[in-house]
Amino acid sequence: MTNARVCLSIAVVASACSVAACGVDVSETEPNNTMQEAQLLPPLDWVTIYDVSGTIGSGDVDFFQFEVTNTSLFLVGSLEYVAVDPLDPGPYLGLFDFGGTLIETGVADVGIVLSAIVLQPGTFTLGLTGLDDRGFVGDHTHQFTYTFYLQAVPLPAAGAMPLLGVAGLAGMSRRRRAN
Ligand SMILES: [Ca+2]
Repeated sequence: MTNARVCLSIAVVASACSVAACGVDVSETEPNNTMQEAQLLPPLDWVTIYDVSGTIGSGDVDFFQFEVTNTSLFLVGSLEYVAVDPLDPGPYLGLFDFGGTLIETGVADVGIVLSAIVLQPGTFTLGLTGLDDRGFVGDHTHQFTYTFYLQAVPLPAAGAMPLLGVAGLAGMSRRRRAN
């Protein structure tokens, strides 16, 4: 199922790029070390792709916050890094819902590294830290530069939905309880 999900996601990305201008460069800006001081990105619609680049030092965590404006498939891809120590395992990525709950994670790879179905527009936060820091609190000694892209695309046809993760549903259930 994992392979099917990745292949489908890549197809969706290619389709989105063919109909719109892609690739707005975003450079990480400190301080962005906690969810509360996350770097704010422009809203994510179905058009723009953000190409994010930054640097992680020992104990550092980078958070990016953005609004997903439509019911979407949210994707992060091409998470690549250059480490000070060649043996450094590199970055650990997490997507948090508006309530701060971790709903999906990813590690460095050339394809789609994180995906989530967003059933209701809202605010999300993406955290990036060293692989040892599973709590996104800076408990690591990794040092590297990184790049990745993030985008939101229309949901695939209903028949393809079971192939995808449903992490976004976690955000939905919390929102309903809050209302
Ligand atoms: Ca930081």
